[in-house]
Amino acid sequence: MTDTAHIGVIGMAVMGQNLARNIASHGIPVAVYNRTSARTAEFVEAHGGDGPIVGTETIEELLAAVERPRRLLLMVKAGAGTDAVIAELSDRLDAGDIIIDGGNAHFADTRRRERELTSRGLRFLGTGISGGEEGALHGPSIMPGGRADAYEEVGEALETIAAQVDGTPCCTYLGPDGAGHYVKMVHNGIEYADMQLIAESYDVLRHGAGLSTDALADVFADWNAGDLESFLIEITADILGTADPRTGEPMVDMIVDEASQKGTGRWTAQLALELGVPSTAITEAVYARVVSSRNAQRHHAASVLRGPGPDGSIAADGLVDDVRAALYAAKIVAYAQGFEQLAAATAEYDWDLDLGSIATIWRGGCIIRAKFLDRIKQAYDRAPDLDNLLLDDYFRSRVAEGQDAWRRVVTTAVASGIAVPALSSALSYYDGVRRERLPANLIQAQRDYFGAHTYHRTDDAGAYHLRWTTDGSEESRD
Ligand code: NBP
Repeated sequence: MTDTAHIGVIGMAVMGQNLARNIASHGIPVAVYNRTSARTAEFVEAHGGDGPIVGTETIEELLAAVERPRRLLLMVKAGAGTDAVIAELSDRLDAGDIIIDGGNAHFADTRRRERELTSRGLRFLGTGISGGEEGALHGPSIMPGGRADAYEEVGEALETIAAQVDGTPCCTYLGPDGAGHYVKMVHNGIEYADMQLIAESYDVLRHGAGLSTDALADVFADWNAGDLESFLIEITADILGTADPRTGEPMVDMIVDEASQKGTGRWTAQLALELGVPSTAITEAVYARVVSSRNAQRHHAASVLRGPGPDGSIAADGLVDDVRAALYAAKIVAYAQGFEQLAAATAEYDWDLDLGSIATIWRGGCIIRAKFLDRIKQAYDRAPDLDNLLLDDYFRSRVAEGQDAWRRVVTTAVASGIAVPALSSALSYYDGVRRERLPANLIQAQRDYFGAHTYHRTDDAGAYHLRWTTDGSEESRD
């Protein structure tokens, strides 16, 4: 079969297989290739009859099977694996052919690859794909960035295979070079914060107030029927209601409390620091996973570092409603920070990201899909240049309503020795951004005292230095 496939998929591990099945299920002819050809053969054996799927054994066969300009979707290991495949392809492709990297690439790698491939006459689309195996098969959230003229050639297929919410595909062209992978990375960062806030809420109610996992399963199911409705709350209810098939104990109690990570949360936090954006909830969520992973150290410390006495125990009365309100308010902060980071990135890299569209394509197919994202879209429709989501009328009033409960949850957790880094840092961020005057005046005074770094006055323009330790006089340093 020559020239018959609309698109080729390279990399037949779980993501590539499921995306190829998804593409074929829409009647779009797809050619598939994997370095280890036995995997391709197994895949074609199992699914070749499901739709227009062509198995190929060599890169040459794959390139012959795909119509021009070739559209090639890479689903291989991010990093060196992706570079190796691109190097193998780029010598064999024709001008105008399109490589779509659907892996979890760092956006700086995507920028580099886009530059290199453009200089060779090829077109590159760095494309974030969220939703794991299930999303890949049934409709992921797709975040494409790179050459706009390349998107015109592949957009229809990508929008067809993406999740659809209210008739709108969870896929849209986002911007040049690394924009797609940056948006995907912040998506993953927000996912870290969302999961950490849920875990802290569970901790306060389970280990602070002593609710059973069965009772908590009902609490989360109830929350999922309201404003907190989301994939993560839904699966949390399901997880908490699941018994261990071996012992009959709650499954969650049988799972070691060490959270792993693949790095996208850490990248988001690192890049937030570089941009000077306070993405504190995401960063705390990354740190919390690091603390959890030091299991041996924690076990030792638990026996030597004392916590609060019995007065620190938590009364369950009213706490469930308080935690729901705290979780919602803190979630608003986490998303506000993530979107602030995207706004800073678009300014830094000249991407022209449309923040409302990003909220729209996260509504389905991905891990952070939630009713809540409609609210974010509406906020950007009302004010496309919104500085901070917290300043939108809806979010402002919801945080204002929830804040007393949020403060009670954080103070209760602190008093009872339950770590709530994301809930409390999100609250500190809220209190920081809403304060007209912060204690940074003292920091500036200290910097001027020890390093003559100067300060600005509240009552006059210009930069000044005070001779703190000599005659106490002030000099202008403009
Ligand atoms: P993996 O990330 O485990 O990668 C395995 C695939 O990469 C195999 O097909 C393997 O071929 C191929 N590969 C490697 Br490794 N090095 C190669 C090389 N030098 N040349 C050619 N092929 C090479 O697969 P995955 O879990 O399906 O994920 C694919 C991409 O999608 C990754 O970038 C991942 O980060 C991203 N992603 C994954 C998920 C998820 O839920 N798993 C979600 C979203 C995005 P072989 O069979 O010959 O070894």
